Amino acid sequence: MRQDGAKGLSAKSRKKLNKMIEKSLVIIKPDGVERGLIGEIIKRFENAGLKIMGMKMAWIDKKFAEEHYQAHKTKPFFKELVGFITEGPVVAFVVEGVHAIDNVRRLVGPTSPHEAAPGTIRGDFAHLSMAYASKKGLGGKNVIHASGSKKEAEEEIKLWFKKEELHSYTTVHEKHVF
Ligand code: RTP
Ligand code: MG
Repeated sequence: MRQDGAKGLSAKSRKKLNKMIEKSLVIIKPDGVERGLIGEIIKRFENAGLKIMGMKMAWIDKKFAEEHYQAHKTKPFFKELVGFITEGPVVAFVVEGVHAIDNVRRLVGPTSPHEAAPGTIRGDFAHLSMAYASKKGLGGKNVIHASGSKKEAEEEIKLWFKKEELHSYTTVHEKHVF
């Protein structure tokens, strides 16, 4: 565990505290990359004090996309979703921080951009609804992906990154943010 403030804690309390530090997988989808939003999006996570542990640009194939979105295999939008996520390169990165999974989803906003509040990534950079995307066969272009749960985060990080591609270091934020 980090931080001088945690010095006097028992092993049990320390373990509990450590559990609150999570990792989440974020992907800037092909629409976000093609629209030149990579820097804008990364900035938001840095601003919030989340630590970027690893990052890559990749143009994934159908098989990899189907594995990443396997939970949606039976959904009516699955084929369009796979088509969308493989239509261009994506930027994937792992962030770490306090309750990172929920915090990242909070910064990203709800799935359907038309429900996403201004200030969120989907709310600021998109506006279509999933209903419209479905009717038009668009594959739900909503700029960004973020892990939805601890289990999803663990599986996704394992799929996208080798252990040696994730780096442990101390950010200046750790003094003030976590
Ligand atoms: P993501 O996994 O990409 O972070 O998105 P999410 O958790 O907010 O939403 P999820 O339910 O996991 O859906 C995965 C992605 O599928 C597309 N989608 N299309 N046409 C549709 O009705 C529809 N619904 C979902 C979106 O790209 C969504 O992000
Ligand atoms: Mg999801």
